[in-house]
Amino acid sequence: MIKDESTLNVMVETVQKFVKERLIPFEEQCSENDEIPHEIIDEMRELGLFGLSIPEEYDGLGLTLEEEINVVLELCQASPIFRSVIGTNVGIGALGIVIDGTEEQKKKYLPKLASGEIIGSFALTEPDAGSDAASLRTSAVKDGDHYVLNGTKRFITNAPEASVFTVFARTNPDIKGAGGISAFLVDKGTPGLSLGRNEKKMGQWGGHVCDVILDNCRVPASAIIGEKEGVGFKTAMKVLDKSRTHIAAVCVGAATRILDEALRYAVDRKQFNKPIADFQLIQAMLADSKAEIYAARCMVLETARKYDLKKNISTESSCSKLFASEMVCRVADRAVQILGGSGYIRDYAVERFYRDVRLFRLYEGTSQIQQLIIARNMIKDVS
Ligand code: COS
Repeated sequence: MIKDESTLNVMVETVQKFVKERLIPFEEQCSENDEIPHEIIDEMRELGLFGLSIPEEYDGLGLTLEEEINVVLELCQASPIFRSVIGTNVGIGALGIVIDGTEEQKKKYLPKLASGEIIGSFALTEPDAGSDAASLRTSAVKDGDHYVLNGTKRFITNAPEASVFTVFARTNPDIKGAGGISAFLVDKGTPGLSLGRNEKKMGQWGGHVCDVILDNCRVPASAIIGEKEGVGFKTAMKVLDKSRTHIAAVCVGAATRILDEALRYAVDRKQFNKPIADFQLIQAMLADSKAEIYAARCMVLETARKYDLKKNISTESSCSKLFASEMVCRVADRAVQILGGSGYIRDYAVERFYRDVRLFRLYEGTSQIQQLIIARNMIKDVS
């Protein structure tokens, strides 16, 4: 749903310009230094990018999901690490509060998340609980009007920068699955909360991931999202339904850029006395990529419209994330093929994107988990 077309058009044009003039020229440097300069992050704050999905009453832009997707499709034509900086505030690091938080929790955190003054992070995964998130072991034991948290969270995006962590922990050890889990808001600096080392990743250098360790970390009972015990897993699933659609849009944006790089190269590069773009085998790769990007774009926008109508998008968001994340990896692979030896060389953005996009088939649920969700929903519908 597009609430305000003219404001959205201005936002989209501003982001297009920002991507072209500020982000793309810096992306190689950010990747090599594994860091995004503060001035770029400040500019992202000024543009309101941290608050795209946060309601206006809490100082965000309050975009509908369709509007957010339109912005993301442009932003992600620069390296995915720039989206990663705002990604947890727009998505998993803030949505738990937006969807299920109490008024007090919303007032405390959302304005600061919207402005980018603080970074939010989503701590669900554990060393022994990845795809099977409901088997998580981090414990939260009640002690008076507090809970004591113990456990380790793994591969937590933006944890090194985060000021507030949505930590999923088991409040009822007698319920082994989803029902025993609660979601806590844990502030950086809480005694007992510490971080592991920055992981060395295959790609997306400039975006940071580490363990979050909870060692007798005491938090007040009022830190439970919505102040309701035992519904944390459902909060996580609701967050992921929305954020997987956002990730699918990230994939479409990245694929658009990668194809643009491949097309320009194919038009410039001459072999056998003509541009390689004139060869039908190259044209097939360009055309397949174009068609697949178009398909994914339609899926993401359609899913967003359904979400904005307050319909259940569990199946559609998984379909979009599955298709778009697999698609962007195929597009990146073809781009490397079109560039030939140059596609394997660091001087070309395609080499970096090829590594960067591999993550999308893994996080926020692997492709296999998306398949599982889609099929389960299909079976449920006929049972
Ligand atoms: N919205 C609301 N509630 C949901 C839901 C959704 N989309 N999906 C599931 N639930 C509810 C179910 O209705 C069920 O509630 P009841 O017990 O009251 O019926 C509860 O949550 C448990 O659901 P389910 O039985 O389907 O849970 P499973 O343990 O079988 O796990 C999957 C489901 C595999 C889908 C889940 O663990 C998952 O998404 N795994 C991947 C995790 C992930 O994405 N990790 C990445 C970390 S973030 S970077």
